[in-house]
Amino acid sequence: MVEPERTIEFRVVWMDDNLQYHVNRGYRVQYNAALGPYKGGLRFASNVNLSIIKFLGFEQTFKDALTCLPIGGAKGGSDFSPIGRSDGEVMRFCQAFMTEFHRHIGQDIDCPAGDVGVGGREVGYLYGQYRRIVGAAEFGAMSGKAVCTGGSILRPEATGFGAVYYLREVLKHDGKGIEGLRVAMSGYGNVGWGIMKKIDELGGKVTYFAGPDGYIHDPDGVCGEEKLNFILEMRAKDPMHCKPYADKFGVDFVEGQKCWGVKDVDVYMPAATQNDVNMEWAKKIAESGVPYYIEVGNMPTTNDALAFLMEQKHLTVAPSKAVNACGVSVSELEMAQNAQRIYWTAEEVDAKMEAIMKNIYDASVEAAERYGLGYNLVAGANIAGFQKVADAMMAQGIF
Ligand code: 2IT
Repeated sequence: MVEPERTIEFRVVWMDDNLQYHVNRGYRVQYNAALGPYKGGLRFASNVNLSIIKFLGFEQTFKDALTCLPIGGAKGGSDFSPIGRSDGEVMRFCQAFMTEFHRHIGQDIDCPAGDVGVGGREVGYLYGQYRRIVGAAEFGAMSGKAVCTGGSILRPEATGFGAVYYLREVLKHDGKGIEGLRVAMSGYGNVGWGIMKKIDELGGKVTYFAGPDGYIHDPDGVCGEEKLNFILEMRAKDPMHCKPYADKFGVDFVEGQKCWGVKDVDVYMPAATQNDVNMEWAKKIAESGVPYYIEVGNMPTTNDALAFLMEQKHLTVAPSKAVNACGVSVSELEMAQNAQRIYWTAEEVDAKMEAIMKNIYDASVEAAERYGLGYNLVAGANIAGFQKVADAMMAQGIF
């Protein structure tokens, strides 16, 4: 199970706006298809390498199993970064990437989607090139598409909304709710933005959020259309700086720091990238006395920091592979709609999202209890995911 079924590495050659050629590297680790077609995102970022794609693919396998939907696990991407690139450059890169990549995917084989650096625009260019090459509107070969090209309504919001649905179950366990809750988070990308929107809708407040340049403290919370829309604009203009939010709304900005350790919140939600919280930050988190640490981004905690946080008696820790699983779940709902050639309504998709996240939480709690580990959401998610993959592998015979 720790050995990927297949690892693909390929050359991507493309031309920038000055007619200069660039050579990047493309990756796809098709980890495990025992439960269904390989499924998982593509990440475009300058630090992408095979090691990162491999651990993300391994995590994805158990995450996808946890959803109880028929999908296997994979991850891919490139060391190309869309940051600072023109639309034309991003399009040419995506087309060059797919010119090689198309032979490895398909609606019953492998269905990639977005991740860091791959949003609706990139998926559009990638899917467009796939469709031209195969000569068929095979919608189910990629998810995260725009609704006008076979995408699912609510896919962009799904990961963030789902994380809040999961958090709601965690709070319910302790007789609490979202109303009046204060949240500190990192990241305000697609996922972080969805969390801000849903927390606001349900009567809580995101009072701290961090970006690459430092963190914002907005005691009134990131609430209402004006602030939420401003974040979208700010991100589109320059994804590396969140300080413009402080300038615009007259709130504090602390340069070069993370907000882990602030005391006047109820929940921490790291929703950026891997290894955001190391041992140094974990100690601050433990000292703060804040009772909930809900991972959102893929593996945002280093191994030693996660073990340390799980030892803290006052702290409930929830793992990213469960908390962020709604994104890939709605990707699978997109595949299901594509296969039926229909579109579901927002209400239909949202109801399924809530049910899937409740089921993931319940299955994790049950699995940890069954193995005598008490209320342990991290071990529970690992066990429940592992069990499904293992059972399917054994049922299909060892080879
Ligand atoms: O980490 C993830 O689950 C994703 N990037 C989404 C994958 C997907 O296939 O929607």
